[in-house]
Amino acid sequence: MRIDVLTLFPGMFEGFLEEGIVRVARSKGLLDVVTHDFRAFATDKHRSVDDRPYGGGPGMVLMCGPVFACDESVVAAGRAAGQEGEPKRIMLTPQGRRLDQDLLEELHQEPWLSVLCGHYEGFDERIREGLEPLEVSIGDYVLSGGEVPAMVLIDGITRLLPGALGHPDGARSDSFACGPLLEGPQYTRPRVFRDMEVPAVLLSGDHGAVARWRHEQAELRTQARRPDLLGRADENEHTSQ
Ligand code: 6GU
Repeated sequence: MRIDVLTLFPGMFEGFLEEGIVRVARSKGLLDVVTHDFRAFATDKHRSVDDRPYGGGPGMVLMCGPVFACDESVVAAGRAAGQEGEPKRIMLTPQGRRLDQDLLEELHQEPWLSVLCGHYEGFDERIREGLEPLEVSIGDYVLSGGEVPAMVLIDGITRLLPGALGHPDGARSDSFACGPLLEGPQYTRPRVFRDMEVPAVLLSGDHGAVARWRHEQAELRTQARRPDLLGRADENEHTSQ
């Protein structure tokens, strides 16, 4: 999968791309992430990428020129690297569709994504009209820009790419990935730590009993923390663990 990122702050992605699962996926050739600084596509001598809104008001608006030129450069670079057609375009904005596991499942099947990170008061509306991106938000709160949301999106997609996680079922057993329940408690060695013991059932060797206990714990935790998820249990019951 190829992901192009259009941003004013390509440096923010450097550490992110070089650590953890994203680094592993890139080194295995499962994922290619290319960042593009749309300030490089500014045309005036001040390298402007934003301007005051027509009609007045606070803040600045991202201009069409640098964003369209950057998008065209992304399409050309992707084609030169062997991609066909056009990327699926995503615009990160608090006004978008709320990101959830279902959307990550959809997007991880795309061969080519182009992710536009916004800033300031927003985008000139003609960027939406011209590029017709899928607008995505990561939640109901306001961040200063789309870069951290882009990293959230890329992380969530990367761990779904076949071969990216060490354990083949690793992405499937987590909260949200496998039905409506939150993941229950997990333990590792030592068996006793500061008088706190691992539940005996986990040491019993009885796989059926372990599975039943885990399911029960997942239900208890979901009931306590996210009862709203249990309302969705009917539609998902057959997929829960
Ligand atoms: Cl995608 N962008 C910004 N600026 N703030 C957000 C967001 C995106 N999602 C939630 N808050």
